[in-house]
Order: sequence, then structure tokens, then C-alpha cells
Amino acid sequence: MSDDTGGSKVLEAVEAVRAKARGLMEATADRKALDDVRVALLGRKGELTAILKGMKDLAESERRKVGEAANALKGWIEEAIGSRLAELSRSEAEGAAGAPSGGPAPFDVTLPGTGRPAGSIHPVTAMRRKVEGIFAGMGFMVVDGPELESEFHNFVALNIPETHPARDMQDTFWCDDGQCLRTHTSPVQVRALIRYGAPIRMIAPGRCFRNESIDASHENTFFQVEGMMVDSEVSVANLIHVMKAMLSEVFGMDVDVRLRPGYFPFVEPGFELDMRCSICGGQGCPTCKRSGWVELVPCGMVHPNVLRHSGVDPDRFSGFAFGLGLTRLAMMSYRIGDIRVFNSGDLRALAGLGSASPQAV
Ligand code: FA5
Repeated sequence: MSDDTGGSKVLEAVEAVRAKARGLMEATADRKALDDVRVALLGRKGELTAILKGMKDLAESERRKVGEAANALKGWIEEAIGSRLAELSRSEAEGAAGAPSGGPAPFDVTLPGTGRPAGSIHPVTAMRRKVEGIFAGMGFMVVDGPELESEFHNFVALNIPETHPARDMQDTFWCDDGQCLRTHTSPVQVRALIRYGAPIRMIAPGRCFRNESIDASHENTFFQVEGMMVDSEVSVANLIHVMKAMLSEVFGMDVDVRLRPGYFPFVEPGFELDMRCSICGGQGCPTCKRSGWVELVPCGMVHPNVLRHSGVDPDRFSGFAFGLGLTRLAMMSYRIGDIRVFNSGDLRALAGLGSASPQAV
């Protein structure tokens, strides 16, 4: 005979409470709802509490079985409430972060980006590229030389021996090993002649250095473009033609220039080609030292001694050379009144300059 005093029914009730508890907990949307579930199941008048209280009416043998099942369910419910509470706390925290009134706004992929300011080509680089293009069109090759130069290439081969007064005009920075920061791009004339021989048409853009006082038109670091054409019948007429062709290409129209005699130990005869100041239109300003003219292209016919130093026979070949002040050309072209802007790193001064079209004077 069975001694079932209702224990199997109570076990069924325990399982029914477990199923109900699972459903209720999954449906809870917040802490308050979860607490209500806890009270409904485990509170003083809760369903599981009622089962536990009713155990006293069961037979001894059933009480233990039902007790174990009911206590296991109690443990399960408490654990389930704990994990559901953790889930609810996490989503509440995420909701607060995304709420318009607290924390950063939620990420919206449809909003326009904040954008990054686009960089631009430095005006000196833009001008160098333009000049290279112009000379390439006239059959000149573009060559490069070292910024740290030997005394031979920077001075001696250019007809400026150690005691020559012309050295005073190009004071520079010397290394212990006798090399110097080149004062001009002219040493590349010598290097190119030694390497390629004559006939030759070349330009050599590059950085130069001088130890001198800085003002609106003088920097200790600036750019030049050296140019040279050596062939069997090159004359001053060729020099003038090439200079005018280059400047009118750069400025997009005929520019006002003047030639005056100039002295450089490595050319004979030597000239200074000046351009009417585009900053003041020739009225006089700090950039042109109030003269209305900016010294732009010193030039001349290559001195026979330079050809000799470079292994070229001056009886067979002649040529012209020039040293264009590239930084000053960029100043004129982009109407930048102070050379110090170029090395200042001030983006307000440089932004967009290099991508603008060069201005006619
Ligand atoms: C020379 O440097 C010669 N090597 C040029 C040359 C080459 C003459 C070939 C004949 C034949 P000069 O010292 O004048 O010359 O400089 C040439 C140009 O460089 C100047 O006209 C000027 O535009 C620019 N320049 C010179 N010094 C500075 C400086 N401190 N800051 C900015 N630009 C400078």
C-alpha cells in the first residue's frame, strides 16, 4: 500500500513553480518587476514559501524528497534573480550612456563626419615643381646635390679660393671635418659637369644655408634653383631668352625685369636679373628694401676656370649659368611679404598657398 500523503502532487507543484518562475523572470523589464517576482515566489506569502510551509502535512518519507526539491528550487530562483538583476543593471547603464540628457550622444552613423583639414603643398615646393616643369620642357635635366658640401665644390672649384673676399658674402656653418652647409646650389654645376660632361642642360633645385641676419627677405635657410647650359655655341642671348621664357611661364605674362652687371667669381660676364616687386608693385616696401625691385636671378657666362676645374675644355665649350632665388620667387608669386612665414610652420599663413595659382605681377 502506498504511503503517498500528497507528496507527488507537491513535487508537481514545485516543478510548476520553476516553470512559472523562469517565464516571469524573462519577462521582467526592470528591477522593480524583478523584485515583484521575488516577493511572489519567495516572499512571506509567496508560492514556494507556501509549499515549504505545507510540508509539515506530508508523511515523513515524502517530506525529505519534497524538501530537497523545494530547497533546490529556492536556490535556483535566488541565483536566477541574481543573474537577471545583473543583466538589468548592465542595460540600464548602457541606456543612461545613450540618453540625450546624460553622457555622450549615441553613435549615429548617418551623421556627417567631423572631417580633417586637408593639407596643401608648401608654396616653395609648388614653385619648385612649376620651375622643374618649365625647364624640363626646354630640355633641361633635373639633378640633385648634397646639402653638406666640400669646400672644393662650394668654393674652390667655383673660382673662390680660400683667401677670396667673395667668401665673406657667403658665411656659412662649418663641420669639424672641413665640410660646410652649402651656401648656394652652384656646386651642383661642378658636380654635374664632372659627372655628365658637356654638352649639358641641367637645373638643380635645393636648400641652401647662410649665416646671416634674418629680415623680411633673408633667411638662414632658403631655396635656390641652379641652372646651366653648356654647349659649343652658347651666348648671353641664349641666357636672356631662357630667363625671360622661364619668368613669363611662371607668372603667366611678361614680367618687368631689369639686367645689371653683377659680380660672381664663377661667371664672366656676370649679371643680376631683378624683377619688379609684386608685393608693392614697385612703390617700395620692406620686401624690396624700398627699391621697387627684387633681386631674383643672378646669372652669367660660366667662367673658363670652372669648366677647367670640372674637366671641360673652355676652348671647345661655353655656357651660361644662373642661381634663381626659389624662395623669393615663391614670395613674389604668392605675394608673401615676409620670408619668415615659410619656415614658421604657421598653418594660417601657409594654408592653401601652394595650391593657388601663381599670381602675375
Ligand atoms: C648666388 O648664390 C650664386 N650662386 C648665384 C649664381 C649662380 C650666380 C650661377 C651666377 C651664376 P646670390 O648670393 O646672389 O648668388 O644668391 C642668389 C639668390 O638666392 C638671390 O638672388 C636671392 O634670391 C637668393 N638668396 C640669397 N641669399 C638669400 C637669403 N639669405 N634668403 C633668401 N634668399 C636668398
